[in-house]
Amino acid sequence: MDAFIQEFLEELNFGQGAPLDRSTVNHQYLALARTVRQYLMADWLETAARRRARPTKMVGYLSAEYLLGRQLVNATLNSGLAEIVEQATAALGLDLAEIRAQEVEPGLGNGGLGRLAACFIDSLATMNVSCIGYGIRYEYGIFRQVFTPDGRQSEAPDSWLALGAPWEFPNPDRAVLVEFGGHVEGYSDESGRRRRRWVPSWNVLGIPHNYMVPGYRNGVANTLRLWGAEATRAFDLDIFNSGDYAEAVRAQTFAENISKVLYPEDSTPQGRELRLQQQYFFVACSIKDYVQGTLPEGFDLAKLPDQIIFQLNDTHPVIAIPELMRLLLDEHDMEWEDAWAIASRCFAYTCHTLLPEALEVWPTELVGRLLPRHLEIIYQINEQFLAQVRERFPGDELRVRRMSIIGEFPEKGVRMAHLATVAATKVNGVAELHSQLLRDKVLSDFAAMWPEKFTNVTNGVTPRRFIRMSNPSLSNLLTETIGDGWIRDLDQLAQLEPLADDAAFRERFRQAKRSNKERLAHISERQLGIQLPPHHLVDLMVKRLHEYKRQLLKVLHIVTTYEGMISGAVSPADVTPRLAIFGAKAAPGYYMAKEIIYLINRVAMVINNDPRIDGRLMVVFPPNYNVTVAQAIIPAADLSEQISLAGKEASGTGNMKLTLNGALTIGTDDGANVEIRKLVGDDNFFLFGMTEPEVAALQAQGYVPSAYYESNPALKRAIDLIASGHFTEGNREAVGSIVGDLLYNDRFLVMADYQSYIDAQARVDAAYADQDAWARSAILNVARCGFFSSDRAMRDYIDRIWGAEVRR
Ligand code: NBG
Repeated sequence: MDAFIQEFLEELNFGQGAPLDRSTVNHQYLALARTVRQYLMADWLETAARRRARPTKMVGYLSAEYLLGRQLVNATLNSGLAEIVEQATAALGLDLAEIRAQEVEPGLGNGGLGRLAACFIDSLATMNVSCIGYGIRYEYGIFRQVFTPDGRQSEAPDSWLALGAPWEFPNPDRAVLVEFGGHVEGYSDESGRRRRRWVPSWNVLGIPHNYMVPGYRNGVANTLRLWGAEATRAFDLDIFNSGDYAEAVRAQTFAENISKVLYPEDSTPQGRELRLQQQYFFVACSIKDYVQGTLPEGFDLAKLPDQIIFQLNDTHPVIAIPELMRLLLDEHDMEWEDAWAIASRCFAYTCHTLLPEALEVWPTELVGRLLPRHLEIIYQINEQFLAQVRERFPGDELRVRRMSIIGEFPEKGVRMAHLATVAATKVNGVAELHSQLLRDKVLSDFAAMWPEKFTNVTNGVTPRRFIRMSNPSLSNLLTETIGDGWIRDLDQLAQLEPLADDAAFRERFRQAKRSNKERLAHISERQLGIQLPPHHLVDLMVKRLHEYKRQLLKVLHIVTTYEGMISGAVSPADVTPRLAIFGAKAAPGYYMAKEIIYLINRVAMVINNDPRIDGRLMVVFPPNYNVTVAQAIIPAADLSEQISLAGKEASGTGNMKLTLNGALTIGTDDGANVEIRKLVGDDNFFLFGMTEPEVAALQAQGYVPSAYYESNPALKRAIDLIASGHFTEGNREAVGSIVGDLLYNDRFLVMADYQSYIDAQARVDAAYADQDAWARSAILNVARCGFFSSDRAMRDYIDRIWGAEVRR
């Protein structure tokens, strides 16, 4: 410990230039982070050296998003320094909690897809699998959400780098040049062969910023490499000298926009263009980095598929396919067949959605303007692919049109999911149901052609961050009871099964939940000034705000309960005390999602201040839901809301985090809920709602949402109360679009599932009344869900997609 204190003080004094008694919390945080990272550095260097000495096949995880969460605690835990750090800071009289809270998490993702990528790289490091994560170093991550006094979402920039970035290692001397625009020309090479040549018109530099990805106490640290864009020419000195400063730096500003913000609003054509630039920028950097920077000199590229598999995280990195082809054809002089034989074995594709509008289609006009050579290559891939389709299904031109990589409607565009499916060795969905729907519906033509390409890997979450780090009271109980093997082998949770029938264990389990609620109450009071009731059922709905996820259904349940109490139909004393907590950001351009946020906030304001309900119901919506907030709230939850319309949620991963933290699920038969229910059993899960085939049948027959309003008095009263302006100071217009949509559109069948949901909530209330039985169910949920570790997901990727060579 003395050595650690010494090192910390050196970082503080000589690194930050601050004596202890004059140092700010930020100085302390930066110094502590740098001290801890020194300890990981040896692992990082050794891991790299070991892999160079004995190379195996590597995973290149290509993802436009990584939602990493805070690094300091993760680093101390994985390096085994946690205790020393506690003792050292205490000895110096420093407030460790305050120092930790100083860290701004890198919010380089929107939601589940980005968080999944972070869980996966954690697992691969812990399993000592050779992996490099590639992505974008956005200068501004997902916006910081604030609520106006009125209850509306407003967005502030997330300047996560402003106070220093102690975890990153920029490497400007390994910058990569990325080119855009221009045209393509034909020429004959020395041997007289006709060739194509791209003559780009502008370029940027990609600067790698490396992050360590430490495994859990195993001496391994993998790398996450995020690319930042920089102008190739800083500014024009002549123009600068003539006095036009803005014009002098214009090129620089333009180039650097590429990595400026995560997913800029893409409803404007400029926004969309920037997004495609981002996608190409980071995959071009990554592939060059690997092929020209990582492979040994003189490497025979025909063997590339034995050395690397690039996993495409959704369609965002799919432009990597024509980029690798271009590299092989134009820069390595290969013939088409040879290049394709390589490129068609280097990629695998994961699809994360079922919403058709979420499958990217890039207008050919845009691709041609930005990446003309790539568009040519895409056309050629398509030509050869469609020839294969015609051979296989002669005379079926409709099928050819459906399957084409180029879509014609509403405008001519490149269907990135089709391109990915054609080139990938494997295509996977992220839960059983989702993979089945991919095969049977979204990509059914492709599954008919290549059934063996399609597979499933159900998502998982890392137990290190989501149990060990964020739920110390449960972690300690687990470790005291079954040892600490569960941290690396979550199947060991099964040993808890018999303890569900042990009254003493149940009491300790409940105590852990109580202390998590107290911790949450403490944080809420300190950070939001909101006092939480200590013993209410904590009913949690945290996820991106989207209509298909149906936050509105949850609102209708809350309003129904409230309406029952204020109308006198139900006595508050008969209502299970509940604390409903929401966490959700709405995409800045998504109107309806923002209206729903507004409604939730209004409902909270009114209910929380209505004396008639005697505090039995409280609604809290902390702003800016992110990984840090998730880690604080999830351990305190009793009930997990997973209420998407069946057939719409690809998997969900919050559902897994909540189950593993001892919450019971109320959910539809959707995504990974299906598998959770199978594992925990019907008695320990509150199922409701239509199944996917029932949804399809109802929609086919013609869905009339207002009919439910007419025939269900409780639903009518809830909607009328909202429509009356009760929650909006009498303003009916403010809720008009939500009410109108529910009655006359209701794309995600909220109205149709309402009664079934209310009934299931009544079963929740009844079950919660028996606290001991509830604890038993919660323990069984934990005991039976070891399957949802991201370590298991990684084993499945290895077995079904990447091949065992990545393992050591
Ligand atoms: C999300 C799905 C979730 C799924 C995660 C991770 C996106 C675009 N998709 O259901 O909505 O769990 O991906 O696979 O974030």
